[in-house]
Amino acid sequence: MKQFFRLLLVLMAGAASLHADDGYRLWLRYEPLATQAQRDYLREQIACIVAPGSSPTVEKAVAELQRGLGGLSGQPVDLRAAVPELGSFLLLATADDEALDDLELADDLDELGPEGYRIQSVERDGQTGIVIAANRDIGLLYGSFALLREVQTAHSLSHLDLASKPHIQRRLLNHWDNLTRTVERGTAGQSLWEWFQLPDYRTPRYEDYARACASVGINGVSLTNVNADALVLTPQYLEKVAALADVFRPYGIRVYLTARFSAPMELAGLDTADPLDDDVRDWWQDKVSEIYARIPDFGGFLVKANSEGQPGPQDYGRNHAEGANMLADALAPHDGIVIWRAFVYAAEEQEDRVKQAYNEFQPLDGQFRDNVAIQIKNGPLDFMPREPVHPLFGAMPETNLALELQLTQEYLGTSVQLAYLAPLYEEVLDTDTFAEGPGSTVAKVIDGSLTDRKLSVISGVANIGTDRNWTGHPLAQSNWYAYGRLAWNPELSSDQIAQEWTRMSFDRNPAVEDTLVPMLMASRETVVDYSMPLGLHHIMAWDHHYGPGPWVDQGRPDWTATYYHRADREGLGFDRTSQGSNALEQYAPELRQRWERIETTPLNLLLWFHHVPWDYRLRTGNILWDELAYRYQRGVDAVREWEQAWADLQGQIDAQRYAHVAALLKRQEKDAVQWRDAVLLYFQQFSQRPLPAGVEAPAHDLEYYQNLQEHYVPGTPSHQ
Ligand code: GCV
Repeated sequence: MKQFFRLLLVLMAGAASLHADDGYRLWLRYEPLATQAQRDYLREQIACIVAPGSSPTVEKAVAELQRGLGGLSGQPVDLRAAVPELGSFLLLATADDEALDDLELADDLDELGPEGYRIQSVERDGQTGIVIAANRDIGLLYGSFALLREVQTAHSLSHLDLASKPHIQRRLLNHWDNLTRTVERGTAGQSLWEWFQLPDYRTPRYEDYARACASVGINGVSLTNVNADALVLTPQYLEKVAALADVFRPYGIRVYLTARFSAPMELAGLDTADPLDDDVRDWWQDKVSEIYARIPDFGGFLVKANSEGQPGPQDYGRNHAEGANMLADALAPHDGIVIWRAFVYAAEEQEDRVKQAYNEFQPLDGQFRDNVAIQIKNGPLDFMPREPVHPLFGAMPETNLALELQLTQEYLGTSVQLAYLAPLYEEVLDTDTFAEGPGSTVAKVIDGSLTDRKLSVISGVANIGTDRNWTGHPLAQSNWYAYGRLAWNPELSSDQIAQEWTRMSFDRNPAVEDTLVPMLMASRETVVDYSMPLGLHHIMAWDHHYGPGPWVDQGRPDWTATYYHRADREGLGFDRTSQGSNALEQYAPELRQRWERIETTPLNLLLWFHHVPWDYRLRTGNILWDELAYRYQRGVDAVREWEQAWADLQGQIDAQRYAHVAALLKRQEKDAVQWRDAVLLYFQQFSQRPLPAGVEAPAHDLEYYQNLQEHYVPGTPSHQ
């Protein structure tokens, strides 16, 4: 069977388009299939498109199909008013369209919900056809992208029978974009939103962004930085926001805004933003009504409150529930929601930073309104290359819990380094919290099924900017793609998604697939190896977060590296067991038991939970110090292997993307070497042990690495 698909893939390999390619088209390239026979086959399967509906969304679906099928088959595809007497057809129809009447669909459509679709091969009066059926027009658009994906990934079009609906209702990108167009932690150019030009000029890029999002099922976009600017809530800016919402609407995408908690004071001169104050409540109610008058499908507010200097309800002695509920009450009549972030911690707090969010939020379980979701980062610290799952997942059964993932690679090498993040997302989604017994995965917590919650939300912090290829690193487009696919269906595998994305982005070239998919799949673990292996965390450089900084020990303690790695003459790592900070107490007994002892803790979380002696012999047979050194070396070796593998693809990939990635891999090797040498030299001061055989000696001394300075790293707030 595998052989058969392989053969099909080879046969359907795209006509190698080796001219320069700037990556703008993302995975929606639609280059012609490789041979005339394949193009003819596609034409035979779909000779024309029939779409009885005429909404803006249906128009977008038809336009995409014409663009896609036309491109892939090399010939324009007609749009017809009715199913033709002769020739195969592609019919797009919602449940109430008469065109479905004499066709037998496998099941009725009720199961598909508002956004799902069914794609099925059918026969009518001896004619063969394909039907995309849905309850709503947006399902037809999602189904159209799914059908195109089938062709782009070289799947057969005969006997089609696919049905799909999203597991999570609200699937958002969170842009940390400032109104100045800088992007916090964004490393792919400026913000896409041209605020000064809006609402009058709308760059075509907005629509291409919306197409890409819809193609993977993303249905919400929070436009502005969570470190919020109240200006976006003024009439002048709401008019601009409305213009963007108008572009996104046909693609099923709602806009959300970040609400600065002190906005009533800043914009209306109120002397308080106390959520229980009547004037404050009235102000928000009026503001929300004003927003809905302009944007009837406005999604709601995303709020960062009482965190890293942002204002919030605690400034008035109120708690997070009181703050969130005040906004929720204003939004509820309009079907809007509040996404309230749980990323809170305080410099003055003596408690282990990773325990603080749980301590604040868990006691509030059951106190939030039904239209509030608490948005929790995947781990309890801050998007590290690896963290254990956040203990709040599973600990608030009476509350809607949303998952926040990061696409932008703040701690994984920005858009300079290759890190395909779907394996990280998958690891988080599949983690068992044991909250309601075995099988209580994070995926089930956030899709609401575990404790029957009615609102489900997932967010990804965008890695998108004005760079021509959108994401800076040409291969980082895969993270946008993968996030959307997993948000739609958290049960997909990262491997399958990598394969899909590679086929779509490199025109079904099997040589590229054979090389690139394993590279993508290994990349996140490789970054872990050469930067923060064995559960190390937060040992990056100060402020801009690029490169190593295990020596950082000045400034706010919980922003230093020494707070986290705790290296001393005895060993390395943060003791979070009952003997230490006892962060373990926040997890279910099954996880606690697993992580309480060094012997049973997975090596990839070892130093997160334990302070381990340098000469402690691990189950690999190596003592800690040697294992640490081997992992750093392994990371460097992997990057070198990719460079070689990528070089073998020269001539198989267009020159522009080939050269860009080749240069970035070279830089990644340099960076990996720097991480290895700097960190090992630094920890060697404590371990007092030689590097084991097979680990390369550093080219410089520790002082050299400590003196290296990166200036103006893109996305760094203090440089913006
Ligand atoms: C938007 C980290 C980042 C900040 C970011 C913050 C957050 O601290 O370094 O830039 O601010 O997370 O998620 O709110």
